[in-house]
Amino acid sequence: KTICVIGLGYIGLPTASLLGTKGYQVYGVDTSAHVVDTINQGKIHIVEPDLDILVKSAVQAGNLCAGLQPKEADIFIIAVPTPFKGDHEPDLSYVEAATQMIAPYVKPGNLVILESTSPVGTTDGVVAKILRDAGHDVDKDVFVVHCPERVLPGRILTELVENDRIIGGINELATQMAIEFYQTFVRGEVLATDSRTAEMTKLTENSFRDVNIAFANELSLICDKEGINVWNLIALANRHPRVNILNPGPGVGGHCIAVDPWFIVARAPEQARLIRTAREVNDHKPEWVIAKVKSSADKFKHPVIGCLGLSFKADVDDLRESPSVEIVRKLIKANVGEILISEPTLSKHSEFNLLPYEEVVAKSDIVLLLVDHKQFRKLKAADLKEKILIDTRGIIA
Ligand code: SAJ
Repeated sequence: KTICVIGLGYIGLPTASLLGTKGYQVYGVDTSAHVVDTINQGKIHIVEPDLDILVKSAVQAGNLCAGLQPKEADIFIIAVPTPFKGDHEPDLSYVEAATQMIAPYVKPGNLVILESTSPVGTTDGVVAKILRDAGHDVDKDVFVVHCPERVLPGRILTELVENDRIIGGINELATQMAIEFYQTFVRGEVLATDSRTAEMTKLTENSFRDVNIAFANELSLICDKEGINVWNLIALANRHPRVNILNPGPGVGGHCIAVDPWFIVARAPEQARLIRTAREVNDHKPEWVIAKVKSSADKFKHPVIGCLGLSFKADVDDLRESPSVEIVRKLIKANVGEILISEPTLSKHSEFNLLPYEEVVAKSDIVLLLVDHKQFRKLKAADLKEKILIDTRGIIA
């Protein structure tokens, strides 16, 4: 069978290359010529464990190639970004563009899968609608489903295969066709529902995590006021068999957890009060960290502030929507002191001058730990005795 994957980013490329090694003939489409060229050379443009090997073997076997325009195929998978715009309104322009792009290539008997995280109603109201308007009979012979991706960056290839999947078709026939397809490469269970429930399921998963992290972040503010170590507190509370609190941090980043809850809020602003508040609590955390740094910096004439980590979470090189980047940028702008930066997953960066973390630590008066990268876990409080330590991740003991 042939598969056309639209969008070769963190979801599309792992999916395309996995399918390419499972006996499918895969054609990947991206709007970036650089991405297309890189993949056709058997190389990758993102960092993800083992993805390089998978892409190389799929390309070398002749089962994966990339281009700027779609081709006819049996199955189309849309894996494009769904960010928000303006006042936290979902931006569906990439989904619309991708669907419009494939519409001329879709034929009767095809399966069209939306994997992008989407607001309730998108699969039917946007994807199926565009195909319908293009003359396709999506109630009879073109099958449209939502199968939200659920993989965790850093563990994508494992989770692509192991995780259970939710399939919601715009009708039952579509759901059945997609279940049969996913069962050919997913070891987890493949569960059937309708497209709206599938959309809401994905948004619910990420909102659940956001609310839990917001609870932890709120506790960190309260504990700071009370002089209690919040990580000890959470570890103790989590010994209760029915309590499972996540970790406070400098804020919530990435393009999923900090975005998706807004898709619920946008459609149900009056009902989604807790979900909105959690977003606000997490979005406020960087400001709180900045205020902490400023009050420490006031103790020095020429404070040197060493910022450890820029990525949105540990052991990934992804800086998009990273609270650490926001914090570092604002500290620089506010002229709080001399700012030194280390990001061990990157060798260089166009905006920031990156230094080895040992050098940053040695030269700093204030050490601001922003990301719990494995390199930073080697640091010991005893080595930082002369310095002020602001450990937003609670990893330095
Ligand atoms: N974070 C904390 N404390 C925690 C856990 C995370 O502050 O205890 C922060 C991280 O540092 C990061 C942000 O939250 O800034 C998000 O990181 P994450 O590891 O929780 O999640 P993502 O964005 O990498 O991936 C999530 C996953 N969703 C869930 O676990 C419910 C993943 O399975 C989804 O596929 C992905 O979103 C997505 O694409 O939607």
